[in-house]
Amino acid sequence: MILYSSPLACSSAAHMILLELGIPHEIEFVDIYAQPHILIEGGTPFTDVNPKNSVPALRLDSGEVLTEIGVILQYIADLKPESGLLPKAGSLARYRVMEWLSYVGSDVHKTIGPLFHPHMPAAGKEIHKQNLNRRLTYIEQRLVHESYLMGETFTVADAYLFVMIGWEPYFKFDLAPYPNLAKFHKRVASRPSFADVLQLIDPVLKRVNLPVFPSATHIRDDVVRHA
Ligand SMILES: N[C@@H](CCC(=O)N[C@@H](CS)C(=O)NCC(=O)O)C(=O)O
Repeated sequence: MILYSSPLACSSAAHMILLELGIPHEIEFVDIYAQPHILIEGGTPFTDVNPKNSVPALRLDSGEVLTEIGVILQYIADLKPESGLLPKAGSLARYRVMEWLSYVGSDVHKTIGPLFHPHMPAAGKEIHKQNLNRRLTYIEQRLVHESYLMGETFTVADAYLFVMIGWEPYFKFDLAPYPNLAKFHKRVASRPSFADVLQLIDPVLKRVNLPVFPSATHIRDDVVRHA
């Protein structure tokens, strides 16, 4: 299977899970900072792969292409159910993970982009800021007594949240008011799969001239346009 991913994007969560599970795969990196978005190797327009023009996309061995991060993460984890990264389909715990995937996707991920859009007026920014704060505070409280969103077990939803809050250095919002989220970030960052992702994306980041993830302190304006 082929994962179409962009180095700083939410698709990094799917990349991490593929590595966690040792599932054979190829990665095709997509430059989502180029207009139109293109495959870094060869320059093919990305819409040829995913007409939605967003990463991730997962090409299955059958040739079919699956999209949407919350679905792709589940598809990958279901290939190795024994890993425990995702509870069994049909169990309440599975719906709880889906609940988190949905919350991180619609309420966290999609609040970040508008908040830091260079052309967003101050009043609009303030509304998004308050929304993001409310959502991160909710997650912060969840993490007071627990290491991960589902308790003491790392799941695919944690990988997604991890990548979202890893954007903090680029978007210059402060994780200091959320000490448990900051600890959560550190905890997930210590997983070998993240070190592997960093190593694999490093040459690609240099090629598209982006700062090294996730410890950079500066930001390119165009990064925010694609969150
Ligand atoms: N609905 C999609 C959205 C994914 C998404 O927002 N991807 C961003 C990167 S994190 C992207 O590809 N942006 C490029 C663009 O929209 O032009 C999903 O959940 O997978």
